Amino acid sequence: PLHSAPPAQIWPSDLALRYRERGYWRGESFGDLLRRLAAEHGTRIAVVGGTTRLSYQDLLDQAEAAACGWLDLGLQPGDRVLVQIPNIAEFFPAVFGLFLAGLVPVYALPAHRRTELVHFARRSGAKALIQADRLDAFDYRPLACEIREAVPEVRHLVVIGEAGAGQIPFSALTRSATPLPQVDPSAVAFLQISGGTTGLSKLIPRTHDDYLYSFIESARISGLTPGSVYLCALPVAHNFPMSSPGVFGTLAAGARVVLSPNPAPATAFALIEAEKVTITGLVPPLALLWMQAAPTTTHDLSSLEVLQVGGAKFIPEAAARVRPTLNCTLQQVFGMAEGLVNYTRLDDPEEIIINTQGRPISPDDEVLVLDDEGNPVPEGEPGHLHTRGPYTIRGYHNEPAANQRSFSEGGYYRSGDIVKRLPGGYLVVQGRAGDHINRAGEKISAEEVEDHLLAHAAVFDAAVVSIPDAFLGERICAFIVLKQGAEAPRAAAIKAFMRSRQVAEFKVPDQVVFVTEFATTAVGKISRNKLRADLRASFLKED
Ligand code: J2J
Repeated sequence: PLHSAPPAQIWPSDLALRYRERGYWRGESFGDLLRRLAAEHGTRIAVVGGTTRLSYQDLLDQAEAAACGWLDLGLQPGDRVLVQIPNIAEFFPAVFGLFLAGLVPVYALPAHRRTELVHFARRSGAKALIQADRLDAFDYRPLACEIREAVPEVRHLVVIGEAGAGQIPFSALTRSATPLPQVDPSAVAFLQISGGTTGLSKLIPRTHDDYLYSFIESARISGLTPGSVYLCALPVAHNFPMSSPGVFGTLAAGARVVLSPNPAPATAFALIEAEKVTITGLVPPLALLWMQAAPTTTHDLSSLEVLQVGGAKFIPEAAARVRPTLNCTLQQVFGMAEGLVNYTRLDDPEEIIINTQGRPISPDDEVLVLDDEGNPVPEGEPGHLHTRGPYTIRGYHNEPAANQRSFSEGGYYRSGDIVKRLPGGYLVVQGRAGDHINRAGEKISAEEVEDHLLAHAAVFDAAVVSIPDAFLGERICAFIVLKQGAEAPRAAAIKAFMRSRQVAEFKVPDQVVFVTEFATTAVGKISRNKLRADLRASFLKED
C-alpha cells in the first residue's frame, strides 16, 4: 500500500449528494479552474514574485509546458511529487503544471530537512521532487541528492534555477505533443502536511472539489474582488496562506498575488506600498511585530483593508489594537489543514472580531462541542471540537491506526482543540487536548521531538512540553533525565544534537531543563500526557 495512488476520499453517498446539490462541489479541477481564469482574465497580472510578473495567460502557458514535461519524464497521472518551493513566482506554474498532468503535489515547507522529506517521500510514494536551487544561504541541491539516495523511488529531481549534477532544470520541462489527461475533480488533488500530535506528520488528502469550494467561498467571505491584492507573507505551502483564502482564493477571484520572500515588516511594508496590497494574513507573533513597526514606518500602508490573523490564538488585547494601529479590519481565522476553517466576517461587530475566532465557512460544516464522555456541552461551555463537512477530510493518507483515533463513528474529525461555542456559531479557542506545541503557528509534535532526544547517548528519558511565551504564544521546553554516569551535556549540546538530526529548525527546543528524575514513570500515552502536564505545571510554578 506504500505506493498505491491516493484513494479518493470517501464521503457517504448521501452527504456527497448533498454537497453536490448545494453547489459546494462544482466538478471543477485545479486545471479546469486555471483554464477558466486564463480565459476570463488573460493578460491581467496574477502573480508578482521578485521581478517576475505573470499574467493569468502566462501562468496557464507555463503550467501546460510543465505538465507536458512531467509526463514526458515518464510520470503517470496519480503519481506523487514532493514540492518544496519558497515564496517565488515559479511556485504557481510548478504546482498548476502538476495539477494539469494529474500529478499529486505533496507540500513540504522550506524549513523541512532530510528527516522530514524522507518521511514524506516514503509515506506518499513520491516519484519526483521539485525544489528551488537555494533560499537565502541554504542550498537545496545537495539535500535533493540525499533524498534520492535514501529513497531511490524519488527518481527525478527538478530544480527551479540552476540544477546540480543529475538534476533537471525546471525550464527543461517544455511543451510537447503529449496530451494532458482528463482529471477527475472528485479525486485527491494533493497531500498537505498535518501538524501532527503523535509522532511524525501525517499526510492530508484533499480533493479538487473540496479544496476549491473552501478557497472560493473563503475569497467571498474575505471580500476579494478582481481589484484585490493579496500579500503572501507566510510560507506559501502552509494551508492558511494557500487557501484561507490565500493565494488560490485570490487567483480564483481574478485578483493579484504578491509574494513576500519573508514576513519581516521592512520587506512586507515596502511591498504593501509598491503593489498597493489590500489584504494579507499573519500568525499572531508577526501581527505583534507589524503593529510595533507600523507607527514609525516611512511606507504608505493605507491600501491595506484587511489583516487576517490565525494559526494560533490571537489574544483580545492584541486584537483590539489592530484597527487603531494599522487602520484596517481584523479578520480572525481559525482553521486546520484537515479542513474546517472559521472566519470572523468583515462586517461583524468589533466585539465579535476581537473576542472570537469566527464561525465556519459553510452552512453544512457540522461542528460538535463535546465533553470527555462525548456528550454535547451547553452553549458557552468548553468542550472538544469534532467536525465534518464538505471540505473536511474523512481520513489521513495510509494511516489506519491514526484514523481510528482521529475520526469518530460518524466520520467526524477529532480536532484536538478545546473550544466554546457562542450564539451564532462563533467559536472561541480555549486550548488543546492533544500534545503538540503551537510555536508561532508551527505545530510541533512533542512525541517527535522526544524521539529525537532519546537518540542522544547521554539521555535516559525526555519529555517535551509547551511553555506559554509572550511572543511565540508557546515555546518548546525539553525536560531531560540523563543516564547514570553519562557525561553531562549542556543545553547547547542538546540543541546542536537536535539540529544534527536534520529536522526543521523550528523543532529545536527553545529551552532545555535537566532534571534528576521524572516523578511519574510514564508508560503509555495517558501517563505520558500526565507527565508532560505535571512538568509544565511545576515549571510554571517555579517561574
Ligand atoms: C487558535 N488556534 C488556532 C486560531 C489555528 C487557516 C488558519 C489556520 C490554519 C492552521 C489553517 C487558530 N486560534 N485562530 O490551516 O486554513 C490551531 C488549532 C488548529 C491547528 C491547525 C487555515 N488557527 N489554530 O493553523 O493545520 O489548534 O492549520 O487545530 O497548521 O492550529 O493547524 P494547521
